[in-house]
Amino acid sequence: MAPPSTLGKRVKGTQITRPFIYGSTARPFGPNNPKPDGIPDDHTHSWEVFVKGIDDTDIAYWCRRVQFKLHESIPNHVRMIEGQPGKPFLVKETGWGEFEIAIKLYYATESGEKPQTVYHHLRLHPYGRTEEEKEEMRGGTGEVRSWVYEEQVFNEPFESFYQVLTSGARPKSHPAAKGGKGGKGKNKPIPPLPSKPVNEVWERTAMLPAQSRPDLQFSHELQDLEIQKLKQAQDQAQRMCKKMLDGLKEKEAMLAKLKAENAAAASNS
Ligand code: SLL
Repeated sequence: MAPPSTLGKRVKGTQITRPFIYGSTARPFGPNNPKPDGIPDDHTHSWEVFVKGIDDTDIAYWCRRVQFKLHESIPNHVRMIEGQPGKPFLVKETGWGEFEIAIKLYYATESGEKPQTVYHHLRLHPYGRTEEEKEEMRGGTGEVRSWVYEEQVFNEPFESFYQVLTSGARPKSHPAAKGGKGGKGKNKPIPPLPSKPVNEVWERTAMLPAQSRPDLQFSHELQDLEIQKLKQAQDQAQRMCKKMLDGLKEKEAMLAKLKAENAAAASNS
């Protein structure tokens, strides 16, 4: 990391957020997923662990590389993956057991940020809070996904990093977004950012798609559903509180009445 003095000034009072996804996808070996030659007999699944942008947009402009620390039983268990524009940070493996993977993100040099680690439990078997949720996962292809939505917050970024973060927003389908040099249509003007959620996620933005798709559940639609669930839970908690408070008031009134009766009985005797 460059010493802070070379990084210039920070942009005060500013936060830049970048959503990303990390997690794993596992598939049991079987007719739909034949075991390749040379894989040990006791391996039951193929799996991958990854860090990537929403809708596979590029994150390599802020995340320089990712270290995945796998279980020590796996040969060469510390894997360093260097960022390539537009490509996910990905490790593919086969195995038999679940374990915790330490995922260490290294940021762009000009960010001056120290690396940060997130932990991910590799899931090979269907999981959920209820049997129903597990059963739902067992359906379909037998693929077990454990994906986490996360937001990277850059607080008061250095000026040059701020420039990197905030320049170059463009639709994924725009020729300038496809990399390469002097490609056809590269100089095509970039339209203004959409003012409300759309289904196409733009490069170099914090956008989420308007609607969920089978291959991408994280969206404004899901966010709204979560907000609704929270609101319902809050309403229910408030109703329960009110009910308890009403019950308490009733009991207090009863107590006061009994005390008064008791005092009256005592003074009469
Ligand atoms: C368990 N605590 O007992 C865990 C450990 C280890 C998984 C799981 C080895 C793969 C290989 C493998 O799958 N290890 O030999 O390459 O469930």
